[in-house]
Amino acid sequence: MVILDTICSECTASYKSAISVVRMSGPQSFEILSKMVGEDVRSLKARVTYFVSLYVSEEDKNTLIDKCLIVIFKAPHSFTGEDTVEFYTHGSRIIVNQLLDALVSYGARRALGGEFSAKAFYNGKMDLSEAEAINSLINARTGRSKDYALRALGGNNSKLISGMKQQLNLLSAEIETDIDYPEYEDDKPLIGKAENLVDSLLEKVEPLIKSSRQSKYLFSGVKVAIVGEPNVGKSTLLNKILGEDKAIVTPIPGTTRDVVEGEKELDGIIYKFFDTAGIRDQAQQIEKIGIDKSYKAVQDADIVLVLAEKAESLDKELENLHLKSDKVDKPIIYVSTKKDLYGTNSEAMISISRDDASLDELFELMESKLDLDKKEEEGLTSSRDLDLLTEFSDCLRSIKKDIQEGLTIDVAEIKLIKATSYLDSILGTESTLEDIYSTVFKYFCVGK
Ligand SMILES: Nc1nc2c(ncn2[C@@H]2O[C@H](COP(=O)(O)OP(=O)(O)O)[C@@H](O)[C@H]2O)c(=O)[nH]1
Ligand SMILES: [Mg+2]
Repeated sequence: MVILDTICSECTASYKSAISVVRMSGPQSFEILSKMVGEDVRSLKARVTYFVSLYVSEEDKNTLIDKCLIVIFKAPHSFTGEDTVEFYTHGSRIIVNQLLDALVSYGARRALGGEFSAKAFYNGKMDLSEAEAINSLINARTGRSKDYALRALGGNNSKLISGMKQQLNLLSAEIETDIDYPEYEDDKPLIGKAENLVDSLLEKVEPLIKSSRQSKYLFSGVKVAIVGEPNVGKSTLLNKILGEDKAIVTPIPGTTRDVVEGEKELDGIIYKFFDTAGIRDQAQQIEKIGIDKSYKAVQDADIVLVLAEKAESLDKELENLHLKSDKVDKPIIYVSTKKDLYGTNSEAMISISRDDASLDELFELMESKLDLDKKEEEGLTSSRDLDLLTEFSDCLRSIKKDIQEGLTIDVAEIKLIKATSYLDSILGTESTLEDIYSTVFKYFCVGK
């Protein structure tokens, strides 16, 4: 990727439609457009639509690509910060392909996924967390996730993070100056300052982490594994949740062998349910493969519904699924089934039956276990940012510990610089564009 190249791409989805939008950005944009329309476009006004005829080549003014609208944006007043042209053509595939071919023959290059956003980032039009919010916005599948991404795009997170970074930089500068003075001996006042700052930063970052963790569910959905012994009613529950007969239900144990999946949107979040083969010892070969898949579904799940007819079986089931260890950090809900036969079970968190009028109680329990009922709706949108924020907060905690253990300020300073580097990575300051491109922008769609 060469950031100074002039790039082009279709921005709208690539199928037949009334109108398609093609975008070109880079220093040669106006020169290329001038050749295509046969006049110098530099004299045109920015952000005003013009109706033009586009030709396949400079020499051939008989072969039209299309008559269409264009808008030019002059650097730095464009999405990318560069000279940009947008074409609003008729939405035929032939026109769009001819136009892109012509732009390439005039000297532009086809854009890679996310390259327009990468240019915008490079030219200081937005920071990385805002770029990621744009990507999340485009990929949002529910109203709630769209609203969340729009708020993240509002720049409040960036302000908060750059504010924290500034405070850390100020303190590091102060420590540096003090260390340089030979009369510096007493580091208590600085240690005190560092401790106060760490406390106040932790107070700011914790809610942001919590909310960003929720955003993972908003954008990637929640994976729910439905597990339990054969015949407890797993497939019945899946079908009831989905409102259709997706999984086969029979009284014969071992009916479900493959994992059966289904999606349901609840309160603006997409839940992906995985109905699994019940775990039992006397399974034959096919069922055994199904059982292996059950273990994997539990491993991959964000939350596990463990179903049992009677409370006594719950414990065995948890053991079977290796869910008894302290290391399991995902929420688990114990569901007792067939309430009509066995009654309400006090040891389970919830008792259900296939004849229940609704499953709202179970859904509410899932939301509260996942902390999704609180609707804290301001945070970062990517898991990369969440990881960095978590590392940032771990680093602050370790500084706090060092201070409590009486370490000197020069040791704390090294970690303060490390903490700042996590914030830099979130904002995309001080990383090379190639690094960032390979971790962030390559997942964007082409044309963005
Ligand atoms: N009485 C009663 N039977 C149920 C209930 N839920 C499921 N069953 C029956 O239990 C049997 C096994 O159900 P299924 O959903 O296939 O269990 P799975 O093996 O865990 O997927 C079927 O005959 C179901 O009709 C319930 O709430 N009450
Ligand atoms: Mg089943």
